[in-house]
Amino acid sequence: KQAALAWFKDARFGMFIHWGVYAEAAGSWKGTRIEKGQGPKVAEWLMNAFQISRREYREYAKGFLPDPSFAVNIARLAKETGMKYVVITAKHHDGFALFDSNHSEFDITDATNYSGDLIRELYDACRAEGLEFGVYYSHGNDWGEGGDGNYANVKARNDSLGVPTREQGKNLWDPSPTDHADYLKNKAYPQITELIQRLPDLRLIWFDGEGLITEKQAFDFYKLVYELNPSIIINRRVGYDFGDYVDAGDNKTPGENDLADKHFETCGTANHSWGYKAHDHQWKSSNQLLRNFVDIVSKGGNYLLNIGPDGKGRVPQPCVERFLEMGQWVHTNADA
Ligand code: JFZ
Repeated sequence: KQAALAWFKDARFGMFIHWGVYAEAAGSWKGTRIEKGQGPKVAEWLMNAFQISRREYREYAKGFLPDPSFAVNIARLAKETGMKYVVITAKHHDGFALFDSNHSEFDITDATNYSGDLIRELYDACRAEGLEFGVYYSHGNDWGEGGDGNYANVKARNDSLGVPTREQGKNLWDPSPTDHADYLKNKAYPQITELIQRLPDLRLIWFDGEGLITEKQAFDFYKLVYELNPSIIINRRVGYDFGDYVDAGDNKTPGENDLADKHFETCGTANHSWGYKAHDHQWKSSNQLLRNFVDIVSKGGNYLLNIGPDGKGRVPQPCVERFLEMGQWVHTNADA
């Protein structure tokens, strides 16, 4: 763990990747932009925004067919930008796994016509470039199989304990009938296990969606990862301040000395949405992105800067241009 944390402290710059079935929809559903839906207006919340049923979303997933060149292209872009690690959404809130999972049919191999394992392919491409590899995993929220049908019970129990229950991010429009604890047992813990067992150099797991997670369940995630591979570091959002490093909130930089003695990372977007949104043109300038980078690094943290590839896995051109401009500066001024 110590060696991994030392690496992390030194890494400074990473690439975050939000990618999944929603990328194909590009931030709109049946002609309506996500701005007209409910919830956060980010493209990866598509299913939630338009209250798409689990059956219809699965039907839509069949059309997700990335170009196999995505892995090599993205690993090269990360390298050219001067990044040292890559963190991709292995499973976001929609429940879709970008890897070939034995614990859910809702994955790239069983639910689409793509024949490979996207996580494996990107892992191999990143390792070939000398980049460290991490996965984002939405453990708390799973709109496909997360057992949100039991939300009322969980909330009643939490209320009686004085523990808050976050409704945001729960599938209350078409909840799966299972129990949330069963989902953890049958899908989330097993999927984390298979990712760790299949990817021997996996360096980081970025948990998200604390929602219904109890303190014991959060600790169980931490413990599971530690027991399988203690060289994997874990972010705070695993829940209840377990985790090896903190964050300063999305797109936020901490104050001068707030996190000086801690390991921290700030994740941020280059435009507005994390997932690909065709009509999101709010690109920050390369100057602004570089200033964020220097600001975060000067306070001892890492900048995890996001890309949202489209349904084929192509990175939007304005994003590529900014990243390459940043890379020129980073390679000249900040390379260790
Ligand atoms: C979460 C996700 O819901 C979102 O889709 C994206 O993956 C993002 C990186 O993480 O959203 C959050 C979670 C926590 C905070 C902000 C956005 N936060 O604590 O500031």
